[in-house]
Amino acid sequence: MEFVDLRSDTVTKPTAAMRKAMAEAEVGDDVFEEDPTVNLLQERVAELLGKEASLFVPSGTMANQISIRTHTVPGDEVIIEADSHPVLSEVAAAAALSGVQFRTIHGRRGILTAEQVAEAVRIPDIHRPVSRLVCLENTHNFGGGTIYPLEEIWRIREVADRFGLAMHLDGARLLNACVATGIPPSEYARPFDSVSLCLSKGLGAPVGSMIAGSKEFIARARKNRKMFGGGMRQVGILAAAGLYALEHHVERLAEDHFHARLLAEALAELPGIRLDPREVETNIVIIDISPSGMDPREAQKRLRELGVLVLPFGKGRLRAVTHLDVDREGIQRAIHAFRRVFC
Ligand code: TLP
Repeated sequence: MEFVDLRSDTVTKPTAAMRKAMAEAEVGDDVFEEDPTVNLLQERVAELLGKEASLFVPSGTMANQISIRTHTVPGDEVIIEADSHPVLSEVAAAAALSGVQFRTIHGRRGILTAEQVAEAVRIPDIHRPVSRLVCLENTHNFGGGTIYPLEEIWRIREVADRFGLAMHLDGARLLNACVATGIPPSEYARPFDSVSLCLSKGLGAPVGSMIAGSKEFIARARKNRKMFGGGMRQVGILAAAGLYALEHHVERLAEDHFHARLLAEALAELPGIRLDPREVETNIVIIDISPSGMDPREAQKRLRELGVLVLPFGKGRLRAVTHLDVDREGIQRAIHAFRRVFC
């Protein structure tokens, strides 16, 4: 059976044209900074995000972890949303690899306010950790693909400046936010000292993430990338996929957002499901199935039997993510399967 795979936008496979670009990539040893394709990608992303420099890394997790490591010293505290990716899905790496403590705050669907951040900053005191870094996530994955309002980010920046904190953006899906709002990536990136961006999610590359920041920050991040084992060699083959994705797969994210909205509107009609389609801002649909009384794992299994893959996403919830490899027909198939399971 051919599945409609809505588990994540990480499941996309490189297109024939992307594979061709990969096969033809000029390469060199990137630890010596001699891979022309990686260098070109790094220049392009720095320009896209309006930063001095950028760095290619193997994963979004490593992008966040290198950034945290580069901003902090052991014992520092990081102010971060409670359902953010580094808190929930990075295996406590910040504690293990950087020796920092997270100060978690619950946002509204993942979005924090400047007042919440200000309240979380530690007062200087012999007993207290040093507040060093604020991490935000745009779009916010566990919040349901929510978009950070740019004005709120600037208000948080004012708080950060007042207390001398650095700011990092987990922009794994930043371009989804840009396509949905029309705000250029450089505008969204401007309030931050460092920004990560994933090439292997909605953009459809098989591997790779970027970190952007000042030249000085990226030089230190490069050293930490080596320490974390992320220094790679003839990696232009992968960078070529990233360059191809940035050229061809950004504007089309609007299609994924449209598909997510179609799916959400149809599911909102079903009696076993609670969902407000207006809350679907980008390509992630969080589906509250608690009115059905069904266990998410059971729902996952029954949908799978009908050819549709989704992920259980916490208590009483499923997540469906639209992407490059799901077309309109796939969305219709998914809607039919949900109708059979939840009517
Ligand atoms: N997210 C994955 C899972 O890990 C949950 C997914 O399927 O959505 N930041 C954000 C906001 C992410 O959503 C992810 C991946 C990452 C970082 C990590 O990226 P990778 O998987 O490349 O390490």
